[in-house]
Amino acid sequence: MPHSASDASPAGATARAPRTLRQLIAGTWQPGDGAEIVDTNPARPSEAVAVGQLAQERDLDRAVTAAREAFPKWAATPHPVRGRILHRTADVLDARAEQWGEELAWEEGKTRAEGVAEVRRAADIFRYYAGEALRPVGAVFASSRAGEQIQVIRRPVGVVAAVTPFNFPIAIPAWKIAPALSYGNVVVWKPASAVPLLALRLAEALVEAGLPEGVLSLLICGGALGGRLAEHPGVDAVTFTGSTSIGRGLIASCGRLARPVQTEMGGKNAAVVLASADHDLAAAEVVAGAFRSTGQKCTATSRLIVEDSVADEFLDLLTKRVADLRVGDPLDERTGMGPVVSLQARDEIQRAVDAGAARPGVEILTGGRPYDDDRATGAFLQPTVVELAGDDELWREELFGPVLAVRRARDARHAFDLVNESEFGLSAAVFTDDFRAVSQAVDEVDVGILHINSETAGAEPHVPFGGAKHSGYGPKEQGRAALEFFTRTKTVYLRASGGDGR
Ligand code: UN1
Repeated sequence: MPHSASDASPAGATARAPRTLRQLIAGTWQPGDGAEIVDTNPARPSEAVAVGQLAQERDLDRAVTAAREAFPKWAATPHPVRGRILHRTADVLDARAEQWGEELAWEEGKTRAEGVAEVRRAADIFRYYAGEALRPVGAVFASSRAGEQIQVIRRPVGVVAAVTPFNFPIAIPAWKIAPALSYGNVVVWKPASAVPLLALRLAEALVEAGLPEGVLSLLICGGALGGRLAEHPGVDAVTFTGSTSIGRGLIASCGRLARPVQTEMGGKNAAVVLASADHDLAAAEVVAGAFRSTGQKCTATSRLIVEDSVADEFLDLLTKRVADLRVGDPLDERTGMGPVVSLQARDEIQRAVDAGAARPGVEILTGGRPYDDDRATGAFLQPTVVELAGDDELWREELFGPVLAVRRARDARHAFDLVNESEFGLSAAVFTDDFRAVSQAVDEVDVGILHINSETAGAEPHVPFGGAKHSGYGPKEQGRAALEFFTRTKTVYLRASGGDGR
């Protein structure tokens, strides 16, 4: 099949013609059967990044049928051979990192540097899962009978539906698709409709690396068809990252179908700055955690808890740094923070900040106002820090944008209680050099990922990723944890005939 589904890239950053979107179904690149889609640049929403046609029900059926047909052969392909394809995918991603990272920034709104780093991260993830072919994937146990051993082997689950969010257009798909394929599954993938171009790029990389037909299908479509994909009778398991409301809907529908599902959902992640912290380090990390990717990470720092005795001093340092962030076009190398993903997201977040500012006990320390310069036409928001006197919606609800809510705590105990005061439990950060406080945090902070003296975001490919409480459901992602979701065990009692003396 042809390797490339889209137009050649422009020679320079200035020549940006919209790219052409294609679906990848049953091994062929084709337009969808549905309505036209125009993918726009959040920094300049009148500018088209890519255009194409959405997938429809018929496309979905064809993709799932092709996946079912491709599954037995792919599952029977030796793991090292599958691994080589993943390795080559990583090489393609590395080779295109600059170009595709720039497209990522253009399409999604994070800075160019973050975009390039994300494509490289996707390459690292593919390389890790290529290496799974060389690691043990089962276990051998003793049997109570002579002449017998018990093997616990792992088999792929089958056709996996992957539904991925806009905020990491290539890294999150990589950490679902790479383990799925490595362990012998086939995938039908519905990326967020805000970032179809980067989805296309990842699919191109896999095809260029030699992925056989039907092993991955890409459906660029709306949410309703994504829901039908998850419920399709030809699908065996569903992996999802995105909003809490959609994730819960999928948990319910998969529960009805008795279908394995893994969801990674919201966060309201807290950073705690204790009196003993290195303030410069803490301020730099909190700014990174709260405002990189314009705060649009499920792992972003959206709550800050500062020990009372140092709060004035620390907040002064922090708000100065935040006010110094340069907000603008993500493709401008000097930009520190780009827009949020859409005008709709911008308006919803601004409304929540405005409503909060009108409540007693809510004080905006920096930011909080709409732009009235040339950024007003883009999806830009000011990086915002809001201090709260007590509990408030801004303390509880995930805004998914550049808004940091602050409260003061009497001491470490009080601070950790405030961290745990959330329905979510994805990640947390504690800044201190007090060993007692560190061990207390390790024991008591109820999250899936805890950082000591580093920001709340970030995930290395070889360790488990996922949250506690309502942040996630089902087995964790990444590292060897991915085996739990993307394979099932088969316990084999293995005896040579004539064993056990009978
Ligand atoms: C990171 O912190 O680098 O949707 C990754 C999200 C998370 C990924 C976070 N699943 O933001």
